[in-house]
Amino acid sequence: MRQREGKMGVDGAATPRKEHQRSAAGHWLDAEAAAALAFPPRTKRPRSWAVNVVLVAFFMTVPPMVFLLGARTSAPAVWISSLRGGSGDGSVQRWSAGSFDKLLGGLLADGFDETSCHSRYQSAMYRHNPGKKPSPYLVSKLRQQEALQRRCGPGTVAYSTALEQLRSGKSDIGSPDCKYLVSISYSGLGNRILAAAAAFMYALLTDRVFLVDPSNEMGELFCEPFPGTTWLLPPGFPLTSYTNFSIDTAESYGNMLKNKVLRNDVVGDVPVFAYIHLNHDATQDDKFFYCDEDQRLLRNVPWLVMRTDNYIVPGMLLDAGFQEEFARLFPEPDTVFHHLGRYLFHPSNHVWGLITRYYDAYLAAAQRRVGIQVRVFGEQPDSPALLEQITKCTQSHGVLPELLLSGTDDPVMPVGRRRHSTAVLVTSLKSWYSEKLKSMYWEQAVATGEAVSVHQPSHEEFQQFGAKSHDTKAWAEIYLLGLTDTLVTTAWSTFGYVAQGLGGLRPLVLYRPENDSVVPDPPCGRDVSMDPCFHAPPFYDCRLKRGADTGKIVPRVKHCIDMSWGLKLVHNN
Ligand SMILES: Nc1nc2c(ncn2[C@@H]2O[C@H](COP(=O)(O)OP(=O)(O)O)[C@@H](O)[C@H]2O)c(=O)[nH]1
Ligand SMILES: [Mg+2]
Repeated sequence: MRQREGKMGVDGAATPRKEHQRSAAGHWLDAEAAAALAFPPRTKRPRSWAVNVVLVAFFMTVPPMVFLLGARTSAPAVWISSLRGGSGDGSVQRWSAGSFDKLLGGLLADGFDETSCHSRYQSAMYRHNPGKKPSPYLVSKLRQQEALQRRCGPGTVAYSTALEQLRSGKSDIGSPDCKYLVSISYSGLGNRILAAAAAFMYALLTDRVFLVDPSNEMGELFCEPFPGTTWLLPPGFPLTSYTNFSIDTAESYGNMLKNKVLRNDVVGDVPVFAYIHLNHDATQDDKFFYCDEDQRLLRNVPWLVMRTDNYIVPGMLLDAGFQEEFARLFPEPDTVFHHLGRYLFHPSNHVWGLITRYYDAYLAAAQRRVGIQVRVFGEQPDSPALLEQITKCTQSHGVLPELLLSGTDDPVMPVGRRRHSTAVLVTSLKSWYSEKLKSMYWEQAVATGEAVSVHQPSHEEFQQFGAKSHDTKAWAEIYLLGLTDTLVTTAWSTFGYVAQGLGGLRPLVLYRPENDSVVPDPPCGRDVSMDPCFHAPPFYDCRLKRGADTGKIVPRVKHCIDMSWGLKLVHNN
């Protein structure tokens, strides 16, 4: 069953909602962003919280990549006589199988069967930007987490005991060292990926076994991240209606606080499970999750089921109790999604085929790759203003060359010199923008004389829900954007956030126009960090127990450039 955007998604389960809503200004909003606009939340709690909402180059010659026979099953493929140089300085470096760090600095565990997931160990050789190195502490923490997943995960005695505990409703009979976090992520693919990564971060910080709800294609788009076990919640989970949990679920942490079923200020029995509702529509009661004293209570609950469509990591960092561990795990705080995303999300073999065939056919041979993500919605007419915003942004920042006046000839090239080539990867639901760009760079010469080719893998027209081929294309395109050298993204889009995080890129962000027919001035700006923006943060200071600007509490958590009330992790330096 598939549905189009604007209707309730099958993956939306019992949280009936429109994927896109119109803002007061009449813009089509992404769901989570629209929800963030709808603050303050519905309920008020005894702790007063007066919400203070903060309003709103590279010179490179790459001959065709040739795979050695048998490379798919054993040694990583080799770029034969690929030449690589720095920023146009002509220096070259020969690549060989040994020069790829297939484990990404120890982020990935060795020893997986390579045939079941080609992308896991091949991805490094497609990345010109090798990315950041994980801290030794993060590497050891990931190995510990893998051991925990094997010891307590599905199929183990500990898992059966924990399920029994859940069925019985008694919180004291399970194995004390096996606590669980079931992550339900839904909505667009970008949201799902960010939400699952954030939930995993929480599992790492709280030593919980991390299991994901396999619906919404979560079981099909990605390989297993943990060796020797599964991250997918098996069928037969005792909380049979867990996929329908919503803001109204009585066992949600927020509702249990509100209804005084739970109290975070007294020591008492804890329930065997709690539902953590951190959707775009979460109330302040739900968002007490981000407070220290609430975490002390939740620490003892054996089973947590979390639903979110948001990148909640910056919210977790507001909790003083997590800050020390966080700093050890991520000395570079803006690399959380960069590392956890590359650790968790390996495209399945089918998607990897889409990615590598496209990359090898259209992007590999160019000396420079530019990604432009144009997030539009099905109902939106093709917009000359948005096209102008893209050209102004890319040309003023030197991402794409300026066009010469029509009728002007190409600059004279020295005999025997080939043109410098730039391949532009455009991703969009619509083809109009890339067709216009392609025509421009064919019909008009550019002062630099470089050859600009424009490519767009698909144009699906409408966002769809529950459609596998749609999701596989979306995942391939997000990943391809992350393989470019320079990235331009659209404000508010989780699709772009995932690409920038995986690629380790600080993109130029196309600002959201006040009015669809007016080009914002400036048209875009450089993002302050590669980490995604949390669209629906709390506006509450847990220590002072009152409303606060949460962009001013912790030095490493600041507001986003594309959404003024959103929060993101930044590197102070
Ligand atoms: N293939 C493809 N699908 C897209 C594109 N833009 C939007 N979509 C679809 O629309 C969804 C948008 O949701 P999401 O990924 O959460 O990004 P966001 O809504 O912009 O935050 C994607 O997951 C795709 O299903 C695109 O450029 N290419
Ligand atoms: Mg979305």
